[in-house]
Amino acid sequence: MSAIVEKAVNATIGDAKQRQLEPFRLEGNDKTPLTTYWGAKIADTDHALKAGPRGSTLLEDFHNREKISHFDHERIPERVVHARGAGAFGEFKLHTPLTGLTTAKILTDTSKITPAYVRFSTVGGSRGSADSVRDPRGFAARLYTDEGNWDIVGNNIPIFFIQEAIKFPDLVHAVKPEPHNEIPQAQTAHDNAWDFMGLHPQSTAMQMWILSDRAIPRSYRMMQGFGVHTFRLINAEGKSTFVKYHWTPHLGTHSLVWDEALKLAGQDPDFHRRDLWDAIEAGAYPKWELGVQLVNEEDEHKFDFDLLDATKIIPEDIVPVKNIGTLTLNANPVDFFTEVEQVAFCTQHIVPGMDFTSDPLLAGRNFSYHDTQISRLGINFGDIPVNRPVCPFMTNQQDGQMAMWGKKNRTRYHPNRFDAVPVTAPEKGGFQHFAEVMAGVKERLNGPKFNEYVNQATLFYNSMSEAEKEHMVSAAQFELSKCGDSIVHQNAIARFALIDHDFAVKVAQEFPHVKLPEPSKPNHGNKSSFLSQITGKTQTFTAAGRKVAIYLLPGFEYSQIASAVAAFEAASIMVKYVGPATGEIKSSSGQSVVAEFTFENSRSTYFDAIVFVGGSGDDYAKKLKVGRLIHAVREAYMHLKAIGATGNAVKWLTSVCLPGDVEYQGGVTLSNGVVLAEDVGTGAEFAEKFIDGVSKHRVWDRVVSHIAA
Ligand code: HDE
Repeated sequence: MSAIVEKAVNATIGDAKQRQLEPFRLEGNDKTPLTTYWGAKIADTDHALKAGPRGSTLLEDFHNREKISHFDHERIPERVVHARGAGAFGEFKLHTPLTGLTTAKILTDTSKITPAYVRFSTVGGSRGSADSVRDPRGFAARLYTDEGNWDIVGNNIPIFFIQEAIKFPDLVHAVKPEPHNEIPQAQTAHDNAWDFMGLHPQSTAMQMWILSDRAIPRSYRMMQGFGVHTFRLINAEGKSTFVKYHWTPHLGTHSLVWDEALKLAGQDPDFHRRDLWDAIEAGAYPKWELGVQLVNEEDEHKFDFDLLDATKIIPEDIVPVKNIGTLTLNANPVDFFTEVEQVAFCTQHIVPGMDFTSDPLLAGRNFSYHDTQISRLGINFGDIPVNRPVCPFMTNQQDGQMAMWGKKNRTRYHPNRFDAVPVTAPEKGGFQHFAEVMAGVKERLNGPKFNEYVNQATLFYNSMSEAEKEHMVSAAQFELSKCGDSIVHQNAIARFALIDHDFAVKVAQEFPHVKLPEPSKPNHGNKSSFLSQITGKTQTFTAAGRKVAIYLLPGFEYSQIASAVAAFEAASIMVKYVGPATGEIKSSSGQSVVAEFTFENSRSTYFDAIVFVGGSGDDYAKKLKVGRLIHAVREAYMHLKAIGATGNAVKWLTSVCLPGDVEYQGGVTLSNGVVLAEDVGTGAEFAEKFIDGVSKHRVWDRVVSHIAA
């Protein structure tokens, strides 16, 4: 049981000592003898009870029946969306209080360390689907505050496809595998998805975000998170301030390249789950800053978009993000099912000092999450340890399936003659909704600014670097190329033409049958300086937390890597050795290194950068013609990764793997982002150049010839 779950169990009913069931909750562990669910020790779990060795199986064998029956009921419904995910525990520490803006202690008390939990996910795929697909990622954070659980159920993209919750079933039915053949799994690259998006103006801006690199993150550790909606903070006087929440990763926001993402879906479908798990196990705890964008109540209408419209950002150029606290994930779950599959986030889990706005998408979510938990986990889903608050709690709710909480209150109603389970006045911390003035005609409409869909799609596109724009063109071509219906191509490209005509023209090159509409309105030319992952103002570039593979080529010399490895580790790089076999591998001078991967069982896609360590000897380049290794070099080169080579691996790399692309000019040479040193010497210059390459994430200006491709 993780520490947080344990704390939650102990906090139940406020006074753990009162719990009647305490003596019965002895924990088993893997040294406890096998028993039935009811505690009787089992002598044989491999053979069913039979009438003689070849006789029929007997019904009285309760262990056999219990074992099989429990197995039959192991599955619960997966989440309708966000079924595939991974979670971790951690803590949140506020460093900059929002004094005067809210009464919530989590946002005002800097002395407190608050337990936290995050579940990351993809949206469209089933529970067993691949991690690296093109999709928004869920970023659902729970802070177990002293005043109740606060869930920020967000995504890694700051806007959404739709403005109205009532459209969510349409969106999800369009994006999910097509109903007649259940194809394709976990992708938007199909007719129904682009049919819906092409015909649905609300999704215009989100289309650009999902075509961008944001939809193929390098790691959960390298993703931003966004609350998406505008929420409210409420102070002691009942005054409200609008707020948008941002999580900014200390490791920067970085992505895979598409070819890598496609390959990883097969080579390591657990790529993101494994990355998070490994980093936490290695003590490389991922961290995020919680940031807020604050807007005064009086300024609600000063923007050219509506704050209640979840398809719009508040550009940071207009309202800066103020970082107020740090989230650290530092513990993996102990049991995936009870702590990740059964974690039940709800957007309506907020604490006093906060409130919702009338965002119609949020209103629907505030209904949907509780509703969906009932069907997945049952009405008492709050009794599951990972879902319990860590503060004292008591309700008058009772009974229902799987009630696990022995409540002591004899009156489950209010008021009662004992004044038991009293309510708390707002001045003393009882939740109070913001006294928002509301009046209106009952109608199915949104505010007028909701009807403008294109400006921010264009703003996003304009804000990208050239490389990112090219990725978006290729992504659109790929997605639409998987659609068979020409009307789908036509409508989608017509929508792109509204965003940026030139973008549409480029995408349409692969769809000559599409009739491009005449440019209706020129691109407004506005940019935000915060949206690009390459040139964005608040972007972080660091080698910390990156996985670097060191390939130990036959006859490698230890002296050619020892100092570089020390420098890599000092830069918090995770070093992984790849050899001809796993286990201990001896260098030509006798020192041994332990290889975790083999040339054959690993791919360059597993790593952020790769180094080839050679030895001495002239005929080496001719001899080392291992296809898997040559491919690793060319693939990493094509994926714009930092590459290094030492000793005679330099000659091999320049003459066999990348002739014409990379040239060695003596000493420590940097050629097209490849660091080469026949003799690394002290290793300092080699390591410095290589680490610099790793920290830049990709060599964006690399020339990639036909050899590499
Ligand atoms: Fe969700 N969403 N959603 N969603 N969502 C669910 O709740 C829903 C939306 C998000 O790791 C479901 O527990 C509606 C926006 C995340 O457990 C369900 C609407 C954003 C997760 C549901 C939205 C999200 C979910 C499925 C339109 C980003 C995973 C299982 C109004 C801000 C949480 C579940 C986890 C999960 C409904 C739109 C994020 C069905 C009706 C916008 C991260 O209740």
